[in-house]
Amino acid sequence: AMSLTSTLSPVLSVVFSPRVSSAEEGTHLITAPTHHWDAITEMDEQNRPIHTFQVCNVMEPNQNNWLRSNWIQRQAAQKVFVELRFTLRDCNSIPWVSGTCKETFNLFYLETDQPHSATTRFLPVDTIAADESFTQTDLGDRVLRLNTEVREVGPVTRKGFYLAFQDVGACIALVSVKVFYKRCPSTLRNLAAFPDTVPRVDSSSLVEVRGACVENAEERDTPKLYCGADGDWLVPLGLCVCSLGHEETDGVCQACRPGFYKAFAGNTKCSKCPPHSSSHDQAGTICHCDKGFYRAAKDPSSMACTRSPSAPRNLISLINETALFLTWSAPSDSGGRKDLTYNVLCHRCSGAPGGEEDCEPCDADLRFVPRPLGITGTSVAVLDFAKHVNYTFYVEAVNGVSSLGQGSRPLANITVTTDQAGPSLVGVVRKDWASDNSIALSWLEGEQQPNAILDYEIKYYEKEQEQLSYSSTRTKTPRAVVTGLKPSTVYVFRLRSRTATGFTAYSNTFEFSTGDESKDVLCVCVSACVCACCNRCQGYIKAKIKSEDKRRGPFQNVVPFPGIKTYVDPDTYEDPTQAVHEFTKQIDPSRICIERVIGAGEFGEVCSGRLRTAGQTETPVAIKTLKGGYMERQRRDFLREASIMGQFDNPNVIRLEGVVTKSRPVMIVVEYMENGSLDSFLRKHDGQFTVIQLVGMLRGIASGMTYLSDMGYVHRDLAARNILVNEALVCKVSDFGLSRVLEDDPEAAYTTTGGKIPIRWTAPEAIAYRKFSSASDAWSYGIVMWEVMSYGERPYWEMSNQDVILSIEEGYRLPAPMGCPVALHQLMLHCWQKERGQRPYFSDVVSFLDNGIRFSLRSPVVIICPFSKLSFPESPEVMPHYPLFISIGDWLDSIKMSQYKSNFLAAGFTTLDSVSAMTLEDVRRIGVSLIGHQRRIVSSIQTLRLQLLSDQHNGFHV
Ligand code: ACK
Repeated sequence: AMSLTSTLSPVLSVVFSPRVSSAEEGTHLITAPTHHWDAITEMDEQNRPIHTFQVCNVMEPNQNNWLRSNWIQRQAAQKVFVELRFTLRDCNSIPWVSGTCKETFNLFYLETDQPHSATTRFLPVDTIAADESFTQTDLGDRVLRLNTEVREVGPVTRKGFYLAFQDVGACIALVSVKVFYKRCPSTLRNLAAFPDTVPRVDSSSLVEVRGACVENAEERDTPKLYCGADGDWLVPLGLCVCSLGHEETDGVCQACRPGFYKAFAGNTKCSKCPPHSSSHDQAGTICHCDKGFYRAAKDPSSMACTRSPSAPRNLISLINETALFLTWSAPSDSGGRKDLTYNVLCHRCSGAPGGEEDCEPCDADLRFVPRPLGITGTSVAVLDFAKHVNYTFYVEAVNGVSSLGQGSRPLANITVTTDQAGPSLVGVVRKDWASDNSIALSWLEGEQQPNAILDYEIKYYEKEQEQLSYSSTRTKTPRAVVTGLKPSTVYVFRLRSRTATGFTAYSNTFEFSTGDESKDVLCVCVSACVCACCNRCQGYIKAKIKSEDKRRGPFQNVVPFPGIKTYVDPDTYEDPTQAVHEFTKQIDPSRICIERVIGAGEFGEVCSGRLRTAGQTETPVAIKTLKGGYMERQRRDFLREASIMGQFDNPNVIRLEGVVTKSRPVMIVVEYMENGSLDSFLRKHDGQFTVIQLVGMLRGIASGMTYLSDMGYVHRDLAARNILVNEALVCKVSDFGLSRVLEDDPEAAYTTTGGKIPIRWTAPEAIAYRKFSSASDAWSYGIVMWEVMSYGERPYWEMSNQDVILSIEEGYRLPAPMGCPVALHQLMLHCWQKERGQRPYFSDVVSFLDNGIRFSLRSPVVIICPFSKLSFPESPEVMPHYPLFISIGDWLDSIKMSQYKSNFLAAGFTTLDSVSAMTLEDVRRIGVSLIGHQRRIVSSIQTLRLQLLSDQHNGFHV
């Protein structure tokens, strides 16, 4: 009941208290004059002594009785509080005292630096009156009540002070006097310790106190508290956090237990050691990797320890005369990491057969594509190797911790003897048909010395059985029917050929299944097309074959006017048959063997087959047929393409072998392109080519177009669907049948001016007023570039033709496809210049792409960068500038991805600037899960980025 404030407030002096032991009693208060204030001891109910000072001279006037404390040291106090407990008798309760009896007394103080006896110059603090004097009890007695009064004294500044009580004629019993000051007690807050602090005298200002971090903690933000006038801590700021190896428990920082660690200072708990690591001591800041496991420099401490991978598996080689391919599969143990790459090392060994082999590292001029070290895929091409040498290739799998391990690294190795270099079989094995128990295969030999091949060996096994057992068969011809197979089962095939020098390496694997295709391929062969000579079809020959036109030899040059480089429009011939006669050669249908229907053309089926040439060798060919019941006009239009094609002779333009017009069906025979049309080929192999391979295809198309434009031929329907691809990935321009411009192109749409035009591929001036030229072909070429780099994506996606025309008019251009080097997209934009005079010539495109390829091959590690170092023949100033979209919404609308607007906004991508920094990972993370949509968005982001950049740089060289 005695304390007024916090019990922690320091008591300067219990000047006087009823409970103070008698030894201390009286030393604190000195009476003056001594006989007027009496020290009286009474007993309370529990028979404990109560010490009081009393004065009660109420009968006599002019009282002036002083009671003074001893000297009280000030200590840290600035403002002192005095708590008085006393009783004061009500004058009315005492008879005969009116006039002389008082009901107050006065409190004084005096500051001094040392104790002395002077009692003068006391300063008044206050006059104290009783709040309560008597209370009536139930029995009607009047009980004297204890008063408690607290007074502030100060500010005090000297070393000590005295208190004094002046009685002027009251009846007082002073029961206790406590002298104290207030302070903010030492405390722990936010892992910082704050010392005892005395508040300011001025009650409106606070004392700022800095805390000190507790043991094993460190400052995050300077910890502070403010001490208020009443001794309360206010406004906690800043904090300390437990240091590494420690975590907070009950306001202190305790060491992490063994098996746990904490790598960073912070408010987190200790974490359990990640897999393959441990901490043996207390306060672990990191867990050490178990034996044989490692952490790469950049691995976070939270990551499991990892180890180097095991050796690559299934290393095989495949060799032709110019290239040697090594392929392998990933190791069975990646070591627990994702940063797997491969290094290919090589030794060349030459030595007398049977003798000691003499091995040394391979020559520096052996080229590895893409590179010898740090290969991310699982294959490499080796070029420029010497003949008649044993090369031993070692393939090692490495990951981020391979360099940390000790001991030898596991390698896969293979020895290749380059004597065996034989024809390439890559990518050419086809399944011709399959029944429940058989699969018919055919393939093409490489161009080189087909006669040198003695026979082929086909090795095959059930895919499910994983090479537990395999069978093999041999054939002298490049086709075979593999029999005795299980129905509806996938088989893996590999081929190799044998020449006088031995076997080639095996080809890549090919997987085909039994019983999943119609067995009537042979019937298709007969019913759809003519079947002239091949053995399989012989029984079905029905065609009425007339003899070859004797006027033209079978090997007459297909270019009718050697040396004259101008294309002649067959429509300028009054008699179109004359143009056919002029520009094509007749083929004797007996030399044609039709094997399969491969597609449908505008005029009839397109078949594949073989053309027997002079030396009884067979050339694979594609045969376009004109279906029966045609009109004369159809026949003319059909043959028109041959008259055009027959004028061309270029490796990147489809070659006309000849025509059959003297018998039925009328046929156009052209070179066979194993991989069919470019658009579907790319869609089938989405993402499987390197940039260099794609650029190689584009280079071929540009080269073919250079030839055609030099000839004065305007294609008008250049599009990936009209490019054909052969087994060596050579692209050739095809589809020249365009008198009634584009009528047979399903993409062509009628324009307002009545023509039929493939809007998405066509330059604006050609759409608007049929201004077709090599410059409009250049525009189309840009679209083909875009198709190629996006693996056959539809230009402008699902936008309507009308929207395409409008957006082009407004300056919108297709964004860079995902993964497309900036410079290639710049080239596309160059082709899509509104002003046709500013578009590049095809010859410029070829040299631009050549430079890119050359540069990449010289430093094969860099595939993308070199392009950006090239520039266009025209100065950067003429580079077009395309408007940026204004909002995320506009942008997404423009790429028809509006449905993801909320995903972008919810993830905080609210500005185009922030979007331009997004990665594919980000796009996935915000919830775009369809791969096509991811691709579309990322392509467009790349363009945004480019545009933002070129905004900054104001030019092409970004
Ligand atoms: O994409 P594809 O397989 O390639 O389907 C079409 C189909 O015929 C109708 O045009 C294919 N095709 C056309 N010409 C040739 C050719 N010279 N070699 C191989 N396939 C061809 C085309």
